[in-house]
Amino acid sequence: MKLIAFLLGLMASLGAFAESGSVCSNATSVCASYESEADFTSKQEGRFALKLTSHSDEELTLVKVDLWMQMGNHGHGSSPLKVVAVAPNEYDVTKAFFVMKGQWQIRVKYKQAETEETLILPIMIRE
Ligand SMILES: [Cu+2]
Repeated sequence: MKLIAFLLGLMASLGAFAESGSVCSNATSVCASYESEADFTSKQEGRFALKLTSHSDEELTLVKVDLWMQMGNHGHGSSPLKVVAVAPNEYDVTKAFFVMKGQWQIRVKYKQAETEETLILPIMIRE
């Protein structure tokens, strides 16, 4: 029992999230980040927390978030994500189907004041 408690503590200290990443805008102070408790795979539904942050007081609007895979000069998306706001600028995203292995993107389109921009979070699907 002590060993199990020790191992659980160790796992917690290593970070609870199997997948995470962030990207910041060059044009504004806005950053987008995601965290997932499970690895993303091509075989099952993915779920992640999406957060937008900003140094400015200006209100942020999440315009659209989707999955995209660029393949050469072409590309394809996936089925629509389910996006539920859980707090200001914080979203629970489900129905994330990365339907094949390879390099994917979470595309996050936001609006702040006059600026509308898409931030791209790269996701590598390995299995
Ligand atoms: Cu593809």
